[in-house]
Amino acid sequence: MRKLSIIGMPMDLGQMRRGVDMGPSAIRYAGIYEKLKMLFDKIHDMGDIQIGRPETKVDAESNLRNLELVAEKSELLAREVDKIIETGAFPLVLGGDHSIAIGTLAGVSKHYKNLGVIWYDAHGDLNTAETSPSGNIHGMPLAVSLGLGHELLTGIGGFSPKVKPENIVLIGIRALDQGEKDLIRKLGIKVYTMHEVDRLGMTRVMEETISHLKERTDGVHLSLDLDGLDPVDAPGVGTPVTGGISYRESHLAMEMLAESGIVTSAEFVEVNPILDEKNKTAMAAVALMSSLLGDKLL
Ligand code: 6HN
Ligand code: MN
Ligand code: MN
Ligand code: MN
Repeated sequence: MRKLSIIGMPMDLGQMRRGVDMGPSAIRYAGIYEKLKMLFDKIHDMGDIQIGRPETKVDAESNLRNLELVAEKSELLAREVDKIIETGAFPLVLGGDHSIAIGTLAGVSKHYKNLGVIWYDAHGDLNTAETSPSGNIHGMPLAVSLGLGHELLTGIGGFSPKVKPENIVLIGIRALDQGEKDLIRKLGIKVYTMHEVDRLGMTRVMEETISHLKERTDGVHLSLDLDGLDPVDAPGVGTPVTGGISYRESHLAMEMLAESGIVTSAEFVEVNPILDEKNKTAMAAVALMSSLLGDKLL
């Protein structure tokens, strides 16, 4: 029996633009339930993790924005995601800014020896407190999952690291800070920047990604930041970068992942309905999820 569990993480504490906490609602309004229900025998919307309206606070020592709150809420998400996997359902997490991936990956990773991660994003999200230009934790979740960063974050779920550098593939990258570039080189992380996407085409990028991960992993998490798409197709994001992946290319990427059968969990993040045009970005997210989870054009 094929089961899906949806969980919302309305957290905007990893950055400064308000509105991304409404991402889960916007995605639900875009018809997620109706779209996905025909693809599963059972689908359960677990609602949202309670974030409340905490006051923003910068950690004096590390300069990280909302460090303790992000850590505390991520722990809650990690526990829920862990439980979903234990029920045998596919976990689909709705963000929220990308800092939520810290919790998602903590919950997912304990179920795999060699978890693969596809990071579909304009950004690398590989900063630490030392390299971050902003102090925003949404620019750090992939580093945290590699075991790099503040121990309040790397220690979530009680173990670290959550993922090995050779099991990560980044796609759509076009805005890296210097420290992120250095880290990518140092660890030899596989990256398809927009340069490779344009040169090779999305078909080859996905063929290579899938065969690389198939060989070495026992599960694959897709972390899809809507700002990986071009702002023309996904305007409702807090940190848009021009020259991104088109909706069509993204759709193809999701279909190829569906066909491969490698993806075992997913999250869609950074949907900000306040910055959006008539919920276009949330609708794109829903269309991409449904292709990822097996909907076919014909
Ligand atoms: N995201 N690299 C920039 C920073 O502040 O660290 C931008 C991060 C954006 C993060 O979009 O998930
Ligand atoms: Mn467990
Ligand atoms: Mn991101
Ligand atoms: Mn991004």
